[in-house]
Amino acid sequence: MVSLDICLSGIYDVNKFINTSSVFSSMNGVQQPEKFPSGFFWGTAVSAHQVDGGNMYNNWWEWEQVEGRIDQNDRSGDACDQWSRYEEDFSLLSQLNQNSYRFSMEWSRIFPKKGELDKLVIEHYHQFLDALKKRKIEPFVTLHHFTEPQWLNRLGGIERRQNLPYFKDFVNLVAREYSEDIIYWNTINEPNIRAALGFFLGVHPPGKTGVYNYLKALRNLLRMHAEAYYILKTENSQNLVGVVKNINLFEPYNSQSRIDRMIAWVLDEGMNSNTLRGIRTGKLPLSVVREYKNLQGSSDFLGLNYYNRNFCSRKFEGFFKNHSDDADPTKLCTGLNWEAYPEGLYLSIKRLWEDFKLPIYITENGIGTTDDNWRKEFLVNHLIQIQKASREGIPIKGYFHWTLLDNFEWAEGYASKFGIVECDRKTLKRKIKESGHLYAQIAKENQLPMKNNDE
Ligand code: GCO
Repeated sequence: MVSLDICLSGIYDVNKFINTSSVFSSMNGVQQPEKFPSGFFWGTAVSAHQVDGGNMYNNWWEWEQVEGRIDQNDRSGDACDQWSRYEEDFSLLSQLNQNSYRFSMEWSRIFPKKGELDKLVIEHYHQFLDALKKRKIEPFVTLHHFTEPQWLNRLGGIERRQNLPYFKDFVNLVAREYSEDIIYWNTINEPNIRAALGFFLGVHPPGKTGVYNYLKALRNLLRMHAEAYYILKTENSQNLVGVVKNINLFEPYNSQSRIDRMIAWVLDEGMNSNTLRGIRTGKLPLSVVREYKNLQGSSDFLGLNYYNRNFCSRKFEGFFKNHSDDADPTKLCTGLNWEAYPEGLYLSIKRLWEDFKLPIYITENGIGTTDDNWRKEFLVNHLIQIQKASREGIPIKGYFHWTLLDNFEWAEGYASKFGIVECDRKTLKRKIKESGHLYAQIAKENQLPMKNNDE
């Protein structure tokens, strides 16, 4: 007999996170968990620099070599060596019942020097895509995930508009080479976060600061997105292309305070609204000039990365903090201190849907933790929010958990463990965690699991 408890080795208190009547539907009088939409993409997401290893031609590699920039002075180094172990990793994906995989193609690997492409790398990606195809795993490819070639930086980097043609060269090449094997393209991963960390706060390369630099970088990232969209659609109109936007929820710390509300509005405007509006209307953030060509409507779908919310007040350094006063410190995301707030996923989906009326893919969502039971709970709690939004008719087409393997978490180094698969730092041996097994079951059944009392 099957009980109504959601499975998870019995560790979950169903009432804690679930309104049973909405998640279960009655079939022939027997309560069943609700199915996710048919054809739903179940995947994990990674990025090249975080898992491939040996990415020595990009700006991050250079950045990491300087002591004090990365927690514990970690360096990406071999990362998870997915570059040479992809067959093994894709077999893991099959074992995990995944039908999709989100990864990024590394610009600096394809063009290690200005104007010079590496044919072996081009071939490598062909083999990589074949290995996915062989296993019937749909590739979701990101063209820019936080890194740029070192040579580009010496020419002034992405903050220099004159460098845009170099990105177009890269996209043209990739579009020509791989359009037969790829349908789903993510142009730029989190333009605001790339711009904020690298050009406003200066904690990612190139370490610049200030609003002016932030805006310059952000505008160029949006131009890059628009150009990539145009190139990919021209190459093949069947290509489905979208930007990946993370939604950081900004809430007033004290909702009665006008100042707190204003700070929340300003931060939301700077980190969310300006970019979404840009893509909808073609207007670049804080730009008085006319629209940027090809930007308006440049997304067939939206990729949503969702992790957390922020509480805004002038009394916090930087005007916000990312967890509530009574947050349980053992449940915060390692290194980043994000507090889980699953309802925020629902709110973010709603927001994108109301703004765009386009299909949505959850392109990232996960938690850095060594407590894998907590990761399981986190996973289910967020999936419940997706079901809630789907039930309202919002077309959510896939979920990519961040991430497959414990990997290089940028400035937080290797300490923050986001993987559903462990990757031993010394041996690089992979081992599926309990959360991975749970995720595999969900993906296989296309529904949240139930606890089987007969077991
Ligand atoms: C991001 C990046 C990822 C991070 C993840 C966890 O979207 O911020 O895409 O590279 O590793 O978000 O912080």
